[in-house]
Amino acid sequence: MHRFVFLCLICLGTTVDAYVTVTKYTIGNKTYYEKFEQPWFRHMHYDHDPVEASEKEESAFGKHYVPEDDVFIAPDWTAHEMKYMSCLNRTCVCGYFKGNVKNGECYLPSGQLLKRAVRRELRSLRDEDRRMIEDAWNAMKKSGLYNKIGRVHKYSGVHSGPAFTLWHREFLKRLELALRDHMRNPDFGLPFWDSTLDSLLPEPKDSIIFSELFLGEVDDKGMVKNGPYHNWETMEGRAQIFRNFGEDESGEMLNDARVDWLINNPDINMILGATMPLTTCPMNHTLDARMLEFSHDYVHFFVNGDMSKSYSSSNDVCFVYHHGMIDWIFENWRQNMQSREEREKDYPKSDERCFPFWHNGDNSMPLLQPLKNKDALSNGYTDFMYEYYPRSTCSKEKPDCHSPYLFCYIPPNDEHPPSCVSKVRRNGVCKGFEDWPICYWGQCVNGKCDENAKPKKNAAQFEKFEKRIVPFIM
Ligand SMILES: *[C@@H]1O[C@H](CO)[C@@H](O)[C@H](O)[C@H]1NC(C)=O
Ligand SMILES: *[C@@H]1O[C@H](CO)[C@@H](O)[C@H](O)[C@H]1NC(C)=O
Ligand SMILES: *[C@@H]1O[C@H](CO)[C@@H](O)[C@H](O)[C@H]1NC(C)=O
Ligand SMILES: [Cu+2]
Repeated sequence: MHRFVFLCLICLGTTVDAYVTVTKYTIGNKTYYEKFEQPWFRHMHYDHDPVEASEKEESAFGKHYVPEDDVFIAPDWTAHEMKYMSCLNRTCVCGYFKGNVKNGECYLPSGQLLKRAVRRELRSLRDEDRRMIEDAWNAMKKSGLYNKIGRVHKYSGVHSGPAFTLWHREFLKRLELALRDHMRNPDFGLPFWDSTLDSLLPEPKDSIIFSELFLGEVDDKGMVKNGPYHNWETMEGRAQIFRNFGEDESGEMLNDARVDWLINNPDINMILGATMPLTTCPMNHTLDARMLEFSHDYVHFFVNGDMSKSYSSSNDVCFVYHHGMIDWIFENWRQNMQSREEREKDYPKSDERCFPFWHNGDNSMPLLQPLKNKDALSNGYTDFMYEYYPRSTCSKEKPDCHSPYLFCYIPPNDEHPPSCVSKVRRNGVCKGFEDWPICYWGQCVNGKCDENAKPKKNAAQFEKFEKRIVPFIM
């Protein structure tokens, strides 16, 4: 018997947003097709398997992989950083910004009040604000601070279990403090990349996010050749960031269906549960492919190159932006599904048969001491340190995504609610969206964004919405 699986995105009259998996069976001389339609994935991801106890040492369960020829540079924090980086409120962190505490508030040397940093999606920042943030990253890259903090992830990033989301939450919070310290206006926090905005595109790699305006384009070897992070030398000494789209076919963006499934999920294990438990683990959850960490993995695999390995992913600023979105999902799940008390208390049970001790709630976070894993459940993160700006949404009545880089897509036949979708870069594939303002430059002609094509006559109706971006209001 012959069996193979292929994916059909646009077939037999289905639209781009129906994810249909077609399995072809050849039995004797006859062929049978089994069709399975689901909203979760573009590529079928089957449930994952626990790790054989005998493979414990070789798996990510037992070891943090770094290449053998790696030249170790200690990712130590300075005494100054040690003093402030673990802070979970603004009076504690005030000294890092050389501010003064008065009446329980932190005043910066400029006289400005230190507030919570606002994290916005990259495409909903005004250009001038995004440039200020890019300049701060580049200053940090030049001084070595970006790579130094990147090494903290390279040598100790925690994955595959309950501490994954929490370790990365604390890591991002520290990186954000450093970023804010490099900006004129520290009200801005880490931007994030909401890849659900790219999930409906026929070719997500052609999104405006991978243009010179945002994360940059790659040359034919996958080296980032333009944009704000061009010529970013990696921690390993390569001259450019490497992205290898298409290398791993299990790679894909997040999408609304899975994000909604996660943030409304009553099972804490889907958010914090072990993704690589040992076979000896008395499992209380299935290794559902939609789990937060797996969902996060597929985006790493999609971008690939530096993003494909935990030791190299922090080379690409895309890693930081993607993890911002993962933290957004985590926070939204906390807000939707937990009381304030539960947020600071609930944590999967420590069990040596399941995951290594460094995932236990009371274990200290590698290279993020003195915090313990459970400390990152604190409400302090979003009470005092940062908040998320609301996501771009749109409706039939208000088909406006408040960004020149997004458009409001209203699916025919009301298949799903209208949603904001990213525009596509020049020469990018726009097939299936010919009637929408999908091309940032030019028009969608013969399935491609043609920079020189003249606007079609129906384009005028979008003009009034798409040219404007909401100013930064605090
Ligand atoms: C399958 O097809 C071949 C070639 O057409 C034929 O010789 C054979 O008898 C067929 N077998 C069956 C089970 O129909
Ligand atoms: C702020 O954090 C410091 C250090 O963790 C702590 O001692 C202090 O009580 C906190 N202040 C508030 C208002 O939570
Ligand atoms: C599953 O539940 C049992 C009983 O409460 C517990 O002993 C075990 O540690 C749990 N396993 C996981 C992975 O949480
Ligand atoms: Cu990581």
